[in-house]
Amino acid sequence: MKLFEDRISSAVAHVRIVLAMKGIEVESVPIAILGEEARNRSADYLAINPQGLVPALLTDDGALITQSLAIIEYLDERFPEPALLPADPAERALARSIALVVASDIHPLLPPRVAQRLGAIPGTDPTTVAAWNRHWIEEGLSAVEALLSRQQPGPFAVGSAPSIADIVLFPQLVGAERVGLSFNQWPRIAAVVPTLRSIPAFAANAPLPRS
Ligand SMILES: N[C@@H](CCC(=O)N[C@@H](CS)C(=O)NCC(=O)O)C(=O)O
Repeated sequence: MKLFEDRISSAVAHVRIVLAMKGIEVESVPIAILGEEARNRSADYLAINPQGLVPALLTDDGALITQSLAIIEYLDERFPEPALLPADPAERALARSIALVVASDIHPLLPPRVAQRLGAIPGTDPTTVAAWNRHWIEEGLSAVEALLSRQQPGPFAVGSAPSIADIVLFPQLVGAERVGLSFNQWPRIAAVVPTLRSIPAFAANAPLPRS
C-alpha cells in the first residue's frame, strides 16, 4: 500500500498511529502541503485526491481512499487486531463522538488552507490566525473534556484500550501544546496524555512541527 502524506499533518498522524498499532507496512509518498514545495494542488495529486488534502491511501488492490477516518476504518476492517473501537456499544458510540468532535468540528477550522484564506482578509495579520486557532482548539477540547467527565476516569479516553478517540485526539493535543495551551484546564484530558505519550505507536507518529 502507498500512503500519500506530509508528516506535519494531524490527519496523516491518525493513519500513521493506526498503521503502527497494527504493524502494517506502507510505502510513503511525500506530498508537501506548505510553502514553495507544496504539491497537494498539483494536477497529479488532484487525480489521486480531488480535495488536494493528505492523507490518501492507495491499497494493493488499487483502491484510492481519502479522508483519514475512512482510511482507518478500512485498515481496521482489513486488519482487525488490535480493534480501534471498544466492545461495548455505548463506549463505541462515545469513542466515535470524541473522534468526530476533533476530526469534524475542530480540525477543519485549522489547516493551512483556512489560515491562508483568513490571513488574506484585509485587516488580519498572523496574530489573528493564531488567536483563531487557539479559540477553536480551546472550545473543542473543552467539549471533549466534558464528554470524558461523564464516565469513570481511565488511562485512555474511552474504555480500557487505545481507541479511535485517542487516535484522533492525540495529534490535536500535540497541536494544542504547540499553540501554547495548557492541559491544566482539562484534567481528564491531562490524565490520558502521559499514557498516550508512553505508547510508541502514538509517540513516534505525532505530527511534526511546522517549520
Ligand atoms: N478531513 C480530512 C482532513 C484532511 C486535511 O485537512 N489535511 C490537511 C493536513 S492536516 C491538508 O492536507 N491541508 C492542505 C491544505 O490545507 O491546503 C481528513 O481527516 O483526512
